[in-house]
Amino acid sequence: MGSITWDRNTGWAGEPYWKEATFYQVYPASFKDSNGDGWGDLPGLISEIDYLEELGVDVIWVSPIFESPQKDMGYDVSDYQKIYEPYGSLENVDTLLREAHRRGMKVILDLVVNHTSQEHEWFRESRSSKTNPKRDWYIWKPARYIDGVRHPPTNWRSYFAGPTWTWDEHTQEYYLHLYAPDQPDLNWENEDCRRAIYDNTMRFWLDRGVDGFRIDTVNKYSKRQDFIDAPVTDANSPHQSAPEMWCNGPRIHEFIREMNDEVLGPYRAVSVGELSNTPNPEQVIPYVSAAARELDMVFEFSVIRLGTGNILGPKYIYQPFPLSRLKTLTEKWQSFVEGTDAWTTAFIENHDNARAVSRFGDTSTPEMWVRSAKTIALWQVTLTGTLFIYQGQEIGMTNMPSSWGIEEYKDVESSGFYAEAVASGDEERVRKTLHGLSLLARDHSRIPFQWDDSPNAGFTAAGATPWMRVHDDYRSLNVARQRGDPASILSFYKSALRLRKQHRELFVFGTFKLVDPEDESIFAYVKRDARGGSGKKAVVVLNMSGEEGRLGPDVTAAMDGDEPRLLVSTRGKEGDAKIKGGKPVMSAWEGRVYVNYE
Ligand code: TEU
Repeated sequence: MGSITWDRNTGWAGEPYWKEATFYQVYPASFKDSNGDGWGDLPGLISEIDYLEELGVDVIWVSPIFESPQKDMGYDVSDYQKIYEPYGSLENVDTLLREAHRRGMKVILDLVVNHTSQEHEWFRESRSSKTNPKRDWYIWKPARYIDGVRHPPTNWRSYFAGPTWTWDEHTQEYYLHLYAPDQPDLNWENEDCRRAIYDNTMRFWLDRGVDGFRIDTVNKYSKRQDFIDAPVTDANSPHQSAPEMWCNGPRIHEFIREMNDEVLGPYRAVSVGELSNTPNPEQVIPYVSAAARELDMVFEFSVIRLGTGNILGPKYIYQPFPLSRLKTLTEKWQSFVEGTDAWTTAFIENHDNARAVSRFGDTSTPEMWVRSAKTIALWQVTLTGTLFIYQGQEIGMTNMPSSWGIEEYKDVESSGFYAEAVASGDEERVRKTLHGLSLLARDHSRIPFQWDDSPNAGFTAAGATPWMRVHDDYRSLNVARQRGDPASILSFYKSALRLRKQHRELFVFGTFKLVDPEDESIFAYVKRDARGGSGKKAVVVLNMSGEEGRLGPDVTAAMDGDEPRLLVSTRGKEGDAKIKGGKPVMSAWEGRVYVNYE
């Protein structure tokens, strides 16, 4: 190991740097506000780069900071080359890049090019007349008339509830929007439109020194062109779930390859695409196989969606799941790249999902909260692929308190689903939707970051009004409190991230084998050094329950070889029990990693 050096720019053993880099997602509105307007900003982010460096972050992903009416928190861009003023300025971006690069860190931006805001100049032109040169840059269709009544061209349901089509009075046609009516879909079939995307949104930022992109909704650019109705799966609604009409469409690989060959590749920009509704590895490999020259990585959502209902229908009707499901899904999305030239990612939080410790851990007591947040950390840092952490995950931030009412939920998706439930007149559905939102809503990860115990948690000035309410628990759950405490979640993340790199051949690049898939308390797996041929392996054992657990014979058998060495326990010294000749007992919510040679 000692001979292998890693450098943020060159990577390990000829591998690109981004494979073992730790990425950290910043949700800028909620990270750090520098000017007291209650909205996070770029100067605030810049002021905390040292915090990120100290944590061990290599690449910062900044969620959209562009000009936007903020109907979907900046995922509705009205000008790709301007910064939304409350975030700051172009000069602030230059400073962010400079400050990050000076520390050997990189910065990627969010590329939102499936749709624009309806206030984007391109859409204004497109909707101005049927003969406008940009008419075809968006997807316009005539109405259907049934018994003389006007209907949208298809029966599709949008992601935020309601139809995917909005009628435009002026030109008497419908336009397509997979998300909110404010987010019209661009027509990637139009070559001029694609060129404009490459120039106006991508080259502009790459020329400024940005290191790559997280690419929003990357598999939805190529829609099926027949525009037919989806089968009726919800008889009570006029709008039907139809992701098969727009996910992984007929020309998607052609478009992404073009984007890569013309822009990403020449700039050596790193890319990570968001790949929803693609649950089969055979469909994922073509996007991330190195030979395919499309994307470096994608986010596949099977694990992070656990507990949600069918995405386009009852997404917020909570579906309980057993640990075994989490385990087998983890294995599936870990091992699918083995023996291929493709690459995977590891992540358990982002701005579209609730907090991991509230969903997969245990927040019933402060003790269990700390233990389970560390166990989740150990799970994540031992996974193969590029690791992504979401702001606040490293201090164990939790969901909004269950006592908060629906008025604290600000997200367009939450309000869409809630309004739909209310409109149904079905009280049971309203109750279930509220329950689902309290567990799963996107809002939970969007509340202000908790820096310290001053008013507003140090996110913004004491007298300011933050755009979302600060968590009630911020006095006990914040960075300042955890920073100097060696037993804190934050300290654990720091050391675990270091361990991940020290044993990169196992954790970043290793193979993954689940042990005892049916055990509903212990999550155990073996990571092997597949390339080095050293025989080195790690047995990761996570007690994902509030009960003391015994390691089964399969787990101890997995440690065959020489005497296993305890590399780390989430409980520090207390977890220091030898497996052989010792007691193979795991305390509640404890995680351990043993290393040995077979
Ligand atoms: O999300 C796209 C997406 O398909 C979903 O994963 C998303 O989580 C949403 O909840 C669907 O129900 C991206 C962004 O991450 C999200 O924040 C945006 O709202 C969306 O695109 C539209 O731009």
